[in-house]
Amino acid sequence: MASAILASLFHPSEVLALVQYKLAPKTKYDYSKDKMRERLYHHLNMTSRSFAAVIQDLDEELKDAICLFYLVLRGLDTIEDDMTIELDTKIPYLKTFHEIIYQKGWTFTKNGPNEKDRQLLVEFDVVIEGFLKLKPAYQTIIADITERMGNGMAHYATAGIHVETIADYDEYCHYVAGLVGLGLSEMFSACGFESPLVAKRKDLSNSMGLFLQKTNITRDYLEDLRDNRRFWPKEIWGLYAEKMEDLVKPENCDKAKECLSHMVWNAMGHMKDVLEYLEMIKNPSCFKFCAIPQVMAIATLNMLHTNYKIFTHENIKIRKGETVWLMKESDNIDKVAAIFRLYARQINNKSNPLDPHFVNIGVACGEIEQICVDKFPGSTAELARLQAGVMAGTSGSVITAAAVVAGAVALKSTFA
Ligand code: IN0
Repeated sequence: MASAILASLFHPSEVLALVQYKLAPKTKYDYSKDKMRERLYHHLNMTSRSFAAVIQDLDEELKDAICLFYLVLRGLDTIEDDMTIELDTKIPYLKTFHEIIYQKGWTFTKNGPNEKDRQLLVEFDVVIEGFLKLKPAYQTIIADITERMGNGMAHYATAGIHVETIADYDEYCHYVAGLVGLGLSEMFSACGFESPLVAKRKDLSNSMGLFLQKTNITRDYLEDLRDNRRFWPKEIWGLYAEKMEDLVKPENCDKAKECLSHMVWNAMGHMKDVLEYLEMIKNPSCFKFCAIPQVMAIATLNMLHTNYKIFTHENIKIRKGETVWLMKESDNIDKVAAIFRLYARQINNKSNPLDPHFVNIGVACGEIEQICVDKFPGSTAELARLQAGVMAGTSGSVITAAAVVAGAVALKSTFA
């Protein structure tokens, strides 16, 4: 907490959000009366940190179904991710995972000792038990998406198959993330919280997943390369280097930055769809659940843009304070549109006029701005409010002083 406050010292709205977060009651949910749910939410908290809180704030009708959807997919992902499992062993598990989730008592211990969510699969019988208690309609949605995703993962795990073209890149991201959007939209419509139109707009649901996944893939260049995984499409990196790993060589620094802005621009192509999707979501808890990962993605893209560090450092992240602030602010479409505008402007301001994607990125930022002005006029006042908070950090205003005092109080309680 103390280091998070220090990192956000020049961002008073973040300090305030951190302090509020710190002071909020820790035990919001009590699962002690139901041992199975206690284990399930324990696993959720172990795997996803801040996102676990967002799932737990969903309305009761959807909370367990989405928690289990998340854990089932995380189980599948933990098999796909593990490069210590031989392909001959891995592929059949990926292809049959949608049947495995109906097998009471099934567990998996073949993950390597360093696989971070290994324990989830070691205790996967609890996930299956929870899954079998869901309404059949939710079970069917989860099993269908798991089957399609498992087959897609199996295809891309096959030796010799790589992400070559931009169409492959979109297809791979569709399997691992776009399908999640389709499944969630079906759940939102099936429970009656959202209109049937939400499930019908598969294009928009897909874009929700693609925007998140492409941001992750762009950020994780170095980590994936270290593990011998390559998700950047050759159609993009091939314009800047002979081999994908050449981008890290210091002599290729300029080409690497050009390649990075190409990847950032490609991801930004989904932002219009994201806003259109979020505009459809009416239930407040579904809205926050959907909006938070998206605003975190645009904040992450802003951090990645023109940032050579992604070729030299693993695990670069937005500040904890920024995360907590975004979680607090993302509760209606005007505020989310204002956040999109704020980051689109920051991205545009950082662009280098010598970069070959300078104009493309500028146009993408301008389009976001235009859509928000036309469709979400309330975002203008929200943007002014957000900017007042952001600016206060550099102008030494009263808000800064107040936030620093608040920060000091929090620091004191940390060390007390
Ligand atoms: C997700 C998505 C997610 C949430 C809400 C709506 C969505 C619509 C379409 C597609 C995905 C949607 O969100 C999570 C967010 C997440 O896990 N974040 C990180 C970061 C953090 O610091 O908290 C985390 O570790 O918690 C997400 O990234 N994915 C996901 C998985 C399952 C479900 Cl049910 C929802 C993963 C992915 C690959 C992007 C789909």
